[in-house]
Amino acid sequence: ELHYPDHLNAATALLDDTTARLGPDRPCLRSPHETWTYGEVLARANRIAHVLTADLGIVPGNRVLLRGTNTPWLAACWLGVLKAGAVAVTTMPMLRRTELAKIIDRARPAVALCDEHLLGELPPGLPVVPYGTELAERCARHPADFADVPTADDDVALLAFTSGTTGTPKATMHFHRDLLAIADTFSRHIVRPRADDLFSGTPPLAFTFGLGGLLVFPLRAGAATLLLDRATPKELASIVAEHGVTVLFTAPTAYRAILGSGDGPLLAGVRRAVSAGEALPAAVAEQYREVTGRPLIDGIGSTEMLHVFISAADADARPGRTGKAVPGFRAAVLGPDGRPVPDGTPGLLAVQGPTGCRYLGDPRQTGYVRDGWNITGDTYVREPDGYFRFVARSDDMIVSSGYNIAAPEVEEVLLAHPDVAECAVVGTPDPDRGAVVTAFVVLRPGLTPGPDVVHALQEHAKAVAAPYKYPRRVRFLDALPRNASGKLQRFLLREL
Ligand code: 3SK
Repeated sequence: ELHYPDHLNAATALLDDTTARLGPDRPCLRSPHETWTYGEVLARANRIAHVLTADLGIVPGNRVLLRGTNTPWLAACWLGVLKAGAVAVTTMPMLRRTELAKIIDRARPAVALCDEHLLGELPPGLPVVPYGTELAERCARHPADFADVPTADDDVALLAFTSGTTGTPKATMHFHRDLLAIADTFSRHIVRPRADDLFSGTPPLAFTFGLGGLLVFPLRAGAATLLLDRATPKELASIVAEHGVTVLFTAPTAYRAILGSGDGPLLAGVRRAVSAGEALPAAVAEQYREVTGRPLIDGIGSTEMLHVFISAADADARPGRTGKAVPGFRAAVLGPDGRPVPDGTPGLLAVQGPTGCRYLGDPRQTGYVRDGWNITGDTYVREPDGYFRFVARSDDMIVSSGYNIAAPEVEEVLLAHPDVAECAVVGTPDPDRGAVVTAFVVLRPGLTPGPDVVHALQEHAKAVAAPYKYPRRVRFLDALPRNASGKLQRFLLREL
């Protein structure tokens, strides 16, 4: 069992304590062009905490929206927010104005720290400090030390948004102690990092898979992390080889693309490669082991649980199975009555552990927590040997190239186009992306389907929502399949 002091600030534990333990000169945050040592990151995060408190009037418990791609600045801002006792509200850098407006409406941040190149989509009305030049200038006016706010271990440190199945974003609340718990369970027992490791990978810090894997885990271990503001699988493979990355976090689609293009040998120096965000095909796990000589570490986690809770590494890994409950967590497969089903029977994957779901503004935790179990949206089977095997996503969430896309949200976007009478969106299998967003559209009377209409709908979706959500496949129907009571039969669309 994990024990943390009653007064705990995760940023103090991750940054100040690690710096005191290992010295200020070790590399901490890197980009392909620069390296900030632990001492430099500490000074920068402290100065940011001063800017927040002294210049912007932030007090403990205030929320601070963060918007940016993965860079040392974004990581330092996240640490500065926690040091000030405030709550980090992380947002995906691709989000557009209407999506950000929904998040701002839910989270009510007092201020935003935003990459100076991404200011355009921020809705008006929220005070913003651009980071890059302006924040650096403000930082220069403040001292390099700061007395971190002595938050309680169960004070909220992070609001992480998940789009849910309805497309209405829900905020999951995570405590200071939760941030350490993910490092002291999954990272400590399965990833097993060392202080001389260099972490890197692609998940945004706004996705808790990336926040844990690319910031919390390396800092807890005293290691360095190479943050990439963008990287195709090809670029990722060359960066890994060029910079000597030893711990890699990315989605199965990226591993598949790297292996498929013949770049797998560039990953030979990676000691620990973690795959999560979507189901890992057994063939990819097997090919990875053949090409690199090491097994991939598969895992399933959720934004609600903060990070990975089922996984396996090394000799414990079994291709085609996600793994076993991570030490510190309990997992079960439940039937419709909420009781565990016999091994070998599909049911809802449920988990308990040191982290757990608390939705902002939903004291009843509707739908997610039942009898102390956090019910994930996935259908799983527990095999008699205790390993868990993924069967299917139980809801309408489409997982495409590691992105979670809520079908109803894309439908809403398409329905706003004047040519669309009706539409339904599903995920259809795709060898490269796992699934692609596929829209079935009924056009308004008198309109004729064709490539120009497809193009217009795709451009409309890209302009209104984050571009990764646009329907890559568009098909036209005369009517959507509905049952006698008028309910849409999505399963029929998946078979078309
Ligand atoms: O999707 C996952 O498996 C995952 C893993 C770690 C953290 C968050 C998520 C959603």
